[in-house]
Amino acid sequence: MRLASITLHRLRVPLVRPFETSFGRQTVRLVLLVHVRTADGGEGWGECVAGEGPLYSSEYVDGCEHVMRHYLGPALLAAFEVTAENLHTLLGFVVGHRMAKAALEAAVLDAQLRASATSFVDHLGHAMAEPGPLAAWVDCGVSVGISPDLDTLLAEVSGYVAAGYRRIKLKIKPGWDLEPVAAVRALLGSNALLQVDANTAYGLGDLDRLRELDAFDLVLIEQPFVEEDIAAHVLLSRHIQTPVCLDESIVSAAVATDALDRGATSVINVKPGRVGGYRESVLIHDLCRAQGVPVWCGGMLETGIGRAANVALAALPGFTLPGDTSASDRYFAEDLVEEPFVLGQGEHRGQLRVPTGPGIGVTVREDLVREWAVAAPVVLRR
Ligand code: NPQ
Ligand code: MG
Repeated sequence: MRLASITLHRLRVPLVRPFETSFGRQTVRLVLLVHVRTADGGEGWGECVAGEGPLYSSEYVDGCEHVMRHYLGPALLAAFEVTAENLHTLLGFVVGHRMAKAALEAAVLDAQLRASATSFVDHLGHAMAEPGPLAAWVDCGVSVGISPDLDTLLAEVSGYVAAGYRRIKLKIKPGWDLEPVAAVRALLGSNALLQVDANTAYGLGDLDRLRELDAFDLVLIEQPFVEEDIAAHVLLSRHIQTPVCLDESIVSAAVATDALDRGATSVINVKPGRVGGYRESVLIHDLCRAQGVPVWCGGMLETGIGRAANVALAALPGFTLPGDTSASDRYFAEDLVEEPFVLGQGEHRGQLRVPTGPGIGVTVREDLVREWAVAAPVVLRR
């Protein structure tokens, strides 16, 4: 394909409830969308997962927009042939900026797949190293923010259990860990899947406190230490029974290989934005699957645009744990797509259906893209 234009849209989408993590409290999602048009009249959409500020990672919306405008966008617009397969080569001259690259990759891939009437899930299935079954429905978990008190937390968790979620993840930090985990384990009973995510809030002085989490039979503990400190996660993995899972640290397939070889992690959270795209995500899936290491699909408060692509990724056979691929109404009263994600019922209770239409398989509500805009669209042309 040849690209004719890349348009960046910046929107503010209100959250149904505040979402608090060890790094901050969000009440609204600032969303950066990428819309590409091809020379032959096709189009595609991608969602950038960066936050408003550099709090979860060093990337943030202004930085992503800047690098897309001045470096990544011009490189794609100047190329004679842009495909989801060669995009990482075209953008390889820029160091890092994975969330920006991933959003461009997603938009290009959506356009390419719409043009060939291929779904995201079928494309990702063909991109896998070893063939395997693709799920039509994926198991969903939900990420529960830090609450003002235990009663509020238990009420929120009860609502998600009633909705059918198959796994609960609690956000933890020093001072909000053993007590909320004990209370939620008591509420859920011993069979329910429960895990925790610290978003780097702990240090090596907390090893013994973290070991006390072993009493609650957790699926995993996600990213207790700072992202660069693989060695600290090796120490914790040797110190506790609960499986350690890396999120922020895993920025590429190469880092995933190293972290697994060193025994820092025994499960991996795959987020396409964090690793630079869907191609890299499939590589991580493949290397984990070859070693029998479970992976699951993380979430970044995506609208239906990013969510659709993530649900397709979660359909690959190595995604054996429920993801943070929650229903649209976990975060938003109204979604940006005509087909909001709704949890299934009956045998599909707690699951989302994998889209099968061309590209991401959902239709963007351009009325809402205009209505929720907080800046004029930025249009880049060749
Ligand atoms: C995680 N997600 O697994 C992230 C953290 C997270 C669903 O827990 C704006 C930008 C808001 C990035 C909130 C979940 C965010 C964000 C949470 C990332 O660690
Ligand atoms: Mg996480």
